[in-house]
Amino acid sequence: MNPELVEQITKMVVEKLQTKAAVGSESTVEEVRTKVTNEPAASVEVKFWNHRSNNVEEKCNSDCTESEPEKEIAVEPKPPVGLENPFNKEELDLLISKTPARIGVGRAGLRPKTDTWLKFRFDHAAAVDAVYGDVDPKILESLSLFKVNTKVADKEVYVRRPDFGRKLSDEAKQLINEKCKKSPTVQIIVSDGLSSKAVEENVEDVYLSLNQSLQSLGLDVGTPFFIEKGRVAAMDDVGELLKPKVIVYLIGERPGLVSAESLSAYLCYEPRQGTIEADRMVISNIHKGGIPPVEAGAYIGTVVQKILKYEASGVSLVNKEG
Ligand code: B12
Repeated sequence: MNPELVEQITKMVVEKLQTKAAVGSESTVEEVRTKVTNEPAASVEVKFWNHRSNNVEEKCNSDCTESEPEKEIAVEPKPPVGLENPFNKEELDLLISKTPARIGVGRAGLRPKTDTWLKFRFDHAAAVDAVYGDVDPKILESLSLFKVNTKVADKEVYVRRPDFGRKLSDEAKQLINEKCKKSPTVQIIVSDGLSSKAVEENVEDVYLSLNQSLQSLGLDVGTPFFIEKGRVAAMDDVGELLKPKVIVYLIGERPGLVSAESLSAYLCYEPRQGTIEADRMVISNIHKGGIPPVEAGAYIGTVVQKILKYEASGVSLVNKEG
C-alpha cells in the first residue's frame, strides 16, 4: 500500500483507539478507512469464499472488502455446485453467508461433486505451498531485516520437531548480539512460521504501520530481524539476548482451507527462558479478508502501550487490568 496512506490510516487508528474505550472495535477501523479513502464502509470484514460457484468472478461473495483482480479464464457454463433442491434455500443461503466453511456443497452419491473436490484440492495445495515455501528475500531486503536461523535444518524437521524451531542456532545468537540494539523498549521480529505466504502478503503493511504507530506513541524500537523456520517461543531466546521490554513477533499462521496467508502477531512482556504460554498474547487472522494489515499494525502499537503501562501481558495483563 502507498506509504502515505499507511501513515494516515495508522495515525487516525491510533488516535481513535486511544480516545475510545472500546479498543479495537471493528467499526473504528472501518470509520477511519472510509474517512481516508472516501470509500463506503464495507458491511463485513471477512472475505468468504463461495465454494459452490463455478464462476471465477463469483468466488468471493458480494460482501468482500477487497477483491483481487482475477485473470479471465474461459469456462464452460456448468450447473452451480451445491444442493440442487435445498429444503429451505433462504435459510441455507443465510447459513452459507455466515461462514467460510464448506457447507451446502451437495454430493454425487456418497462422494463430493467433482468441482467441490477440485476446489478442496486447490486450497489444500495452497496450504502445503505456504508451509513449505520460503519468503522472498526481496521482501526482507525492502524492510532491512537480516536473517537468522533456528536449530531447524529443513522444513521436514521444522514440521516434525517444533521444539527445534523454538531455539535459535548458535550463529543466530552471535549475529543478533552483534547487530541488534540492546534493551530496547520494543523488539520486532518477523518469522515465516507455518506460512511464508502470510509474510509475503502482509508483512510490509503491518510492519510499516506498526512502526509508525510505535513512533507516534514515542516508543523506542530495537533492530528488527527475520527468524527462518521459527516457532513462537523462539522469542524467549531473543528476550534473553536483547532484554527488550516487549516483543512483537509477526509470524505465519498454520494455513487452513479458507486462508493460507494469515499472519499473527504474538506479544509478550519481558519474554525469557521459562515464560509460560499464558503470558503471551496473540492478534491473529491478519490478512486482507480478516483484520486488514494496516489496521492491525496500528492496533498492535496500542496493545504494546497497554502492556507497558501494566508491565504485563496475556493472563497477567487481564488480571492487573481488572
Ligand atoms: C495450532 C493452534 C493451537 C495449538 C498449538 C500447538 C502447537 N504447538 O502448535 C493448541 C491446540 C495447543 C492451541 C491452544 C490454544 N489456542 Co490456539 N490456535 C492454533 C492455530 C490453529 C494456529 C496457530 C499457529 O499457527 N501459530 C503459529 C505457529 C508457528 O506457532 P507455534 O510456535 O508452532 O505454536 C505456538 C502458537 O500456536 C501458540 N498458540 C496457539 N494458540 C494460542 C492462543 C493464544 C491466546 C496464545 C497466546 C498462543 C497460542 O502456542 C504454540 C506454542 O507456543 C490458531 C489459529 C490461527 N488462525 O492462528 C489458534 C488460535 C491462535 N488459538 C486460539 C486459542 C483461543 C487457544 C487456546 C487459548 C484455547 C484454549 N481455550 O485452551 C489455547 C492456548 C494455547 C497457548 N499456547 O496459550 C485462538 C486465539 C484467539 C485470540 N485472538 O486470542 C486462535 C486464533 C484460534 C481461534 N480462531 O479462536 N492452539
